[in-house]
Amino acid sequence: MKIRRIRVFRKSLPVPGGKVTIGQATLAAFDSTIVEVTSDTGVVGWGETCPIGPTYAPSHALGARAAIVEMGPGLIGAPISPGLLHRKMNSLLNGHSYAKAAFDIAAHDLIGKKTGMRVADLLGGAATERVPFYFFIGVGDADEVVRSVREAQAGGYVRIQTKIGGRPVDHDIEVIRKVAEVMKKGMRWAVDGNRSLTMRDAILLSQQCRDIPFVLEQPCNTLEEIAAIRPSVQHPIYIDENGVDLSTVIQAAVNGLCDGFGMKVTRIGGLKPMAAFRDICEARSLPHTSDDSWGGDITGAACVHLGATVRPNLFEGCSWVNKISEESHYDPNNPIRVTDGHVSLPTGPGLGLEVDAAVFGAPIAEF
Ligand code: 0XW
Ligand code: MG
Repeated sequence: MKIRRIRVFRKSLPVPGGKVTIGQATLAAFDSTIVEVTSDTGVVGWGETCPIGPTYAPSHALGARAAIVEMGPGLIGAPISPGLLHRKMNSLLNGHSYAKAAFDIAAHDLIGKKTGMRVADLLGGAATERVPFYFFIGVGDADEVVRSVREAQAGGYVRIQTKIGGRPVDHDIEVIRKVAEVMKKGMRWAVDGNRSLTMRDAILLSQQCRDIPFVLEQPCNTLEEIAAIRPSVQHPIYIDENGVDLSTVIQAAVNGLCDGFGMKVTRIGGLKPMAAFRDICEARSLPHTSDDSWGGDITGAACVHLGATVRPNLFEGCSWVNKISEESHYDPNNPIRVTDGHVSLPTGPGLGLEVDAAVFGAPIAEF
């Protein structure tokens, strides 16, 4: 199969509850880019990429669209086989994995629809039909974070992630201590700095909370800082934002820089590199998530299909939004929903979505 037509759409996704604070940025809405890829046999596949504002990572929405438009004309006639498609994309544009991910996801959806297979089965097989979703809570005061933790516990979630950073470290330590008082046994907890702590504050926070069991996720900005603080930190460290490609993942695993990863499907370039990442982690018994920065049903389905294939005792869950909004549903009949802290793996072929293109309005580009 070859690519016959590409249409590019844009969708604004408001944050449920009005706004969310991650690292140093407070955001009210996210700007998602969706690609519809049609094959020469008339089968359609969908992909999506939705950076979380312009400061969370080097990715941003206008960058995604510029990269997609740069590659679009050259992809007409390209083979819809993930390996060959990635090589073709790399011959058209250096880097910009988060934009290439949209085409990678669409190719997997399309191949699944053509063969009648679910994406999870194409990627190695589903170990579960009920994929855990972890609940993430933005930076906030102790009372509001504790309220959200109770909500997560009541909602059947098995893991939470609380955000820290962008304020005096004493404030973060106070919030962590309050959360620890209400934390239920058996619930897993990640404290995510989103790159925003100094090495000094990361060490202080970990040492002053040494009695509280949590994973410290991406506390500082660079891998070098993480390597430097590691001997002084009392908690397991997960790398998220610094895990930009397979080479970095291998480097981190070989050098023992971390105890696990938060990984984003789009950051690493889509489902094909994500499956390789999963296999590297399994070889080294490293737990990890199957996340994304933000997105709607297409992003969610991609995270869930890959997540279903992860060895269950290494899987830290999926998460791509704090709460799913109505605007993020692109399939009116079978949207991706969280029930009792889990997402049911879609049963239909490909991503298992029947996307209604009308929800996006007119395409912003077509090739
Ligand atoms: C929790 N997430 C997967 C969703 C947010 O966009 C941020 C992210 C993270 O771990 O940084
Ligand atoms: Mg993170």
